[in-house]
This record gives sequence, structure tokens and C-alpha cells, in this order.
Amino acid sequence: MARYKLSDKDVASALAELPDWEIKDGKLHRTYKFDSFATAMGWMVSVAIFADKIDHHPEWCNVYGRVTVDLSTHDMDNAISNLDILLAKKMDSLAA
Ligand code: H2B
Repeated sequence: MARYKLSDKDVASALAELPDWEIKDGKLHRTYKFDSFATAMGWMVSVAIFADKIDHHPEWCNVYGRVTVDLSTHDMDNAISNLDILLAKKMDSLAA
């Protein structure tokens, strides 16, 4: 899938559709809280399948039901790209 770097303006308008996300250390950042480890893990597996399909992979950390996520595009000096936005939206829809 084509990947392209987003301007600051594009990132700002994308964030308007991702109210639970923020920019932290230049990356798209969110913490998810699930009821259990099993629920968190199930979500992570679903996300992983999608991430691999689009060849765009998250940095994330899981502790029991909590998953912290940082999204950026390594191949573009850690800029935020269209694929980071796509992955963030998919993560939210899979968590809903
Ligand atoms: N994931 C992320 N987050 N950023 C990338 O630049 C990236 C990736 N590049 N997954 C992909 C894999 C690249 O290394 C492969 C070769 O397409």
C-alpha cells in the first residue's frame, strides 16, 4: 500500500477524528485499557493481522489489560504517514 508523509496540518485534521490519540515524542500515541489480559491479547492479535496485511507495524507495550501504542513510520525517519492514521483508526474500530 502506498505510504506518504503527512503535513502537520494533515496530522491535525486526522487527529480530529481520533479523539483518544495525541502526539507524544513525535509519534501518534494512545493507551487502551481492556478488562483482562485475554481481551487485550485478542485485540492485539486482530490488530497484528491487519498490520501485517498493510505491512505497517505498531510499537506497543502490554501490561495485563493495558496496551500503550506509538505509531510512526520508520522508513520515513519516524514521520507520521497515512498508514499510521489508517492503523490508528483500525485499532479504535477493533477496540469498540
Ligand atoms: N512499520 C512501520 N511502523 N513503519 C515502517 O516504516 C515500516 C513498518 N516499514 N513495517 C515496513 C514494515 C518495511 O520495513 C517493510 C520492508 O515494508
